[in-house]
Amino acid sequence: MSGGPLVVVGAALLDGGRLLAARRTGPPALAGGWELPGGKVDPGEGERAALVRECREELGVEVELLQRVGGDWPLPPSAVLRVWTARVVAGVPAAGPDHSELRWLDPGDWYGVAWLDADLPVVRAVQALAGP
Ligand code: 9L3
Ligand code: MG
Repeated sequence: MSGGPLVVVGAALLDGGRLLAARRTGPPALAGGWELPGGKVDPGEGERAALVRECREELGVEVELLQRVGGDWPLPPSAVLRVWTARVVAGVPAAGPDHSELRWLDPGDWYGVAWLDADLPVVRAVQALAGP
């Protein structure tokens, strides 16, 4: 038995007022949209551990998680997104198979990409917490 909704975790990677945005390669309904990198929590895995793992797998970096951003952000129809601010502590983010492009958004340009519908309110909350 598994309890509760499917949990997806995402990282708002910050660097001196810049925010990392990642352009998804799939699935078709989401391809081309920009997201905070992350992914599904595996069964039995802690959420924070999952997010560190996802950043390692998707971006090739080690991250330190900083601050939780809000609560459960809806991922229709039946999942939730839980987000932390974070910083890169080792490596340089590079796009792998899940992303066609990465972009560090300068302060003042955080809305210069087409965020996924689910991620846009999260970016606003990150800005309220930690933004330029
Ligand atoms: N999702 C939405 N916004 C995000 C992330 C990391 C994920 N910032 C959605 C896209 C997928 C689902 O969650 O439908 C699972 O994500 P992934 O494991 O395909 O990255
Ligand atoms: Mg992912």
